Amino acid sequence: MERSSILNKTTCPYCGVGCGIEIATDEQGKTTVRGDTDHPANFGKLCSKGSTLAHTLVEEGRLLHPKINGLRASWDQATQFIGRQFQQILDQHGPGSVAFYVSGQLLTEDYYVANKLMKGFLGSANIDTNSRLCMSSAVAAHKRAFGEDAVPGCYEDLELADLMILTGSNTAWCHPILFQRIKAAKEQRPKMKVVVIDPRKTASCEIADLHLPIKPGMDVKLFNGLLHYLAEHHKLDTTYIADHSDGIHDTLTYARQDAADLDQVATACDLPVQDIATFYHWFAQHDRTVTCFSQGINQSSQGTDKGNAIINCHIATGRIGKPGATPFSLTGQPNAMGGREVGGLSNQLAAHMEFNASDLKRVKHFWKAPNMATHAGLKAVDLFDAIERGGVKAIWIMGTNPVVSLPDADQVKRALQKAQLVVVSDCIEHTDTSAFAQVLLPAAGWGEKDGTVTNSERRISRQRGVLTSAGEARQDWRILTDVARAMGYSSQFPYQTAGDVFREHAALTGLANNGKRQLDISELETLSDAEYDSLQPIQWPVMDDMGSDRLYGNGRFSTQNKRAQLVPVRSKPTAHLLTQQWPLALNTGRVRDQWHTMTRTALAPPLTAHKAEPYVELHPDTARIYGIQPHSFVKVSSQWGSVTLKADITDSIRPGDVFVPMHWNDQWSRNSRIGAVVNPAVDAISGQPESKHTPCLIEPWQPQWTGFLFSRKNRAVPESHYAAKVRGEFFYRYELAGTQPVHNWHDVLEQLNLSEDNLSLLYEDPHSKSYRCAWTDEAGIQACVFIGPADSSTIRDADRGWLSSLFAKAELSPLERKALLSGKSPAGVEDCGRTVCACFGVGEKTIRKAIKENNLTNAAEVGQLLKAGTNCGSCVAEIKGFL
Ligand SMILES: Nc1nc2c(c(=O)[nH]1)N[C@H]1C(S)=C(S)[C@@H](COP(=O)(O)OP(=O)(O)OC[C@H]3O[C@@H](n4cnc5c(=O)[nH]c(N)nc54)[C@H](O)[C@@H]3O)O[C@H]1N2
Ligand SMILES: Nc1nc2c(c(=O)[nH]1)N[C@H]1C(S)=C(S)[C@@H](COP(=O)(O)OP(=O)(O)OC[C@H]3O[C@@H](n4cnc5c(=O)[nH]c(N)nc54)[C@H](O)[C@@H]3O)O[C@H]1N2
Ligand code: SF4
Ligand SMILES: [Mo]
Repeated sequence: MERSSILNKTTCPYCGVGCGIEIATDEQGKTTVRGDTDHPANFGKLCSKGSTLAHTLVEEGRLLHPKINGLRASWDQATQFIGRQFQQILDQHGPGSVAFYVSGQLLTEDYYVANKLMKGFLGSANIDTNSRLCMSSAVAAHKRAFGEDAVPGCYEDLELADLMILTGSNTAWCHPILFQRIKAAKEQRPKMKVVVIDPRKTASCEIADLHLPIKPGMDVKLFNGLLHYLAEHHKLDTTYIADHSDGIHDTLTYARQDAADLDQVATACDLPVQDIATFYHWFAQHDRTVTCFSQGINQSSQGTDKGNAIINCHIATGRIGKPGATPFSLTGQPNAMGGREVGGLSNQLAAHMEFNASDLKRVKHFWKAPNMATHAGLKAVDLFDAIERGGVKAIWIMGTNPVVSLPDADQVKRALQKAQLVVVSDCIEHTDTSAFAQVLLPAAGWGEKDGTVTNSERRISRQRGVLTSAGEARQDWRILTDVARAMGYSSQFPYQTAGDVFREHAALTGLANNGKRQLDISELETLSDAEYDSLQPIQWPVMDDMGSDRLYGNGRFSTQNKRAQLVPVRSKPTAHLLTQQWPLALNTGRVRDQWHTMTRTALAPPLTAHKAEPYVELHPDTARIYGIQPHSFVKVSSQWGSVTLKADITDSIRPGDVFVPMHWNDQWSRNSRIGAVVNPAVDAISGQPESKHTPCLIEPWQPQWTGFLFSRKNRAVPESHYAAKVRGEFFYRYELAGTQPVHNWHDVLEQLNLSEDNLSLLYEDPHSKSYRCAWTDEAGIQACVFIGPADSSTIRDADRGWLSSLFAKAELSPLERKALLSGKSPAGVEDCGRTVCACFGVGEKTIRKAIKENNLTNAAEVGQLLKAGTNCGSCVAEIKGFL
């Protein structure tokens, strides 16, 4: 790839690290990506997801045209239809009857137009975002402590810290490039200490000097205990407290009442006293402390208090906005921060302004808005409740997949069934949510759209539209602008380009600001189109053409009296307690190589191999008590719903807890959408759901048959009780299990939507209840299916890797044909096992074998021999596990 111009530079659409990327397309039209060496987030590095982005730039599955009631429509028809429907519902039922549900994956420009249309023109603040499920507790904690939703630190602080605390964050998998930066800093300065606070022993523990496997939900207790300890040991910065903060007396009183006794803290958190003492001692010792927190903190019925319990310790030690010293909320989505800037949450107005009389008046005037919303709108969980109850009648969902990602996700289905109007804008045609849409709008995707995103360190970077949009897909800001115009607001929505929207947003951040709000990028309101196109990554606030790396270092905050607020907090139990009926704690979260509801990452073969099927992590003791065998099927249920998954028995999880990834859904599996099991309890202040704790039960699930299907052709996921679809480079694989008895293959095949016509190979044994067949033609193997009883070792041990490799061949050798239905490669072809290193496609068996045969003793040696772990590094923890 030639070194590309600035216009080929863009930003990764996955996590909030916000890595810079260069896109290039060669003469054959093949697109490649690589890290942008000039971008200050990643300096050229990319993780497994970022470096495989080109695999996701395919037309497969894309929504190409607008549709109304399933029929193709023109953009004009769709726009007019939506405008008319929204107006009718507004006229009949008032502003409270309409809503938008948007996403931290929209660009700031998209978000700005959506927020303006809803809050200024449709007259309601019923626009909420999936950031409600993600960042809203951190937002609320920031506002309480600093008077504004602002992250004080920058990425450099992660490298400068002497004590790095990662709490409720699996940084190694979810913010991999930041993790690599921390790891490299620790390698350079081995005295840097890392503490991981997480009920699970995650991949992030690879660099931990101390891991605290805290009892779920107990973080407030742990940090209150820390604050009390610091006070007792005279480690508070009393000058800083006196000069720059309010609330020390009550905050310390609460902390003492909640967590004065170390033994009691240890019991409540279920941690060894000595480990807590070490953690407190290290915190007391190191001025340069950074505390990174993410969903283990935010996704809690006490998420806001957890955030403040952490921030309290930083304020009370004066460790804010200084080099190597800051609390650090890691944002999840690429533009979770940008969405907050424009007011994507229903309880914010815009540009960090609030629903008070003066802000409302100002923004109304600035927007020339005829129908300003007067008060905050519904938060996500309440919004979908209101849809089901009939109060909200029209909903437009953009860039998010709530039937998968909201808690009590079957309730979301009921709500969408009930709604009078459901509009869905997405890049993908078939999602669990789009199934409920009356109007479907094709959105331009990553690489096709233009705008900006803001990462975790407040850095605004450009996403650039380098590629042509698929079909008739359009950018979200443009779709919204057209609807606004159709509703009669042409003069207030005059935008021709994303740059037009950006300039207006920038201007609004400066409105009556005068240093009151840190979010001020008004200097950028005069950017020309060319300057906007070549905008370099820059951190807000922007002052004298310069970005700002740190905030509040001078001890002056965004509150009215400019003082930080210590917030008295008390630990509380989780919203739902474990009971005899629901005795286990369900924790949910992410895996390294999948992104959310899999609409993109599941298309990239290098990413699908790491964790191919939906699974539940459980401790060996838990497995024993509930009679669960390794790799067997497990039914996980709660009072809200149930799923069927495969058991992953591991001592990296606490006995009594279970962990399920959030990703799998009806497009890639059956009966494994964990959102249906997750409880809908929310934090009372932020409205963020408690996705990390649901009382549940597990039971073995016994199928009548198990099997798998390989197919060159893409097929719908079969209707069997259990199914998981995996995309390979030349094939799709479906792991299957069903409930009907197997004496009749034909019933099973019918359920799998397969016909026995044109079979090339068949093996059938009624006695062992085994059925295997394959279809081949002059273009090689087309499909094969293996079915056997639940305990079939042929099904279990069949070499999927070898079978996959046959699809790469134009024809099968006689030997391969002969071996095919045995599921075992003929001698000489190696089974590499499950892919561990996604970057170089190195399998578990290959790594284990190399370690054994060459007596390798560390990950670097494995890397030297096999390359595994030498690119993005996120599999190194796993490789160490094998060593
Ligand atoms: N690979 C990948 N990366 C991603 C994403 C993805 O989908 N895939 N999504 C992005 C998004 S939007 C987000 S929000 C981030 C999320 O990033 P993270 O928050 O790091 O990810 P999670 O896996 O949701 O949860 C983090 C950890 O919290 C722990 N936890 C659970 N309960 C508690 C508790 O009570 N206390 C503490 N201290 N810890 C607890 C869990 O065991 C889990 O390991 O990731 C971003 N990056
Ligand atoms: N159980 C459980 N549930 C969770 C979580 C958890 O930890 N546990 N985490 C929560 C968190 S932190 C988050 S952030 C959410 C994420 O959950 P979702 O937002 O539901 O997940 P995504 O799969 O990212 O959905 C994005 C959708 O937008 C589409 N899309 C992508 N780009 C664009 C675009 O530019 N325009 C438009 N219009 N569409 C686009 C994609 O195809 C996809 O369908 O899940 C939450 N739900
Ligand atoms: S760390 Fe995040 S932003 Fe960077 S390449 Fe990976 S997914 Fe993309
Ligand atoms: Mo998120």
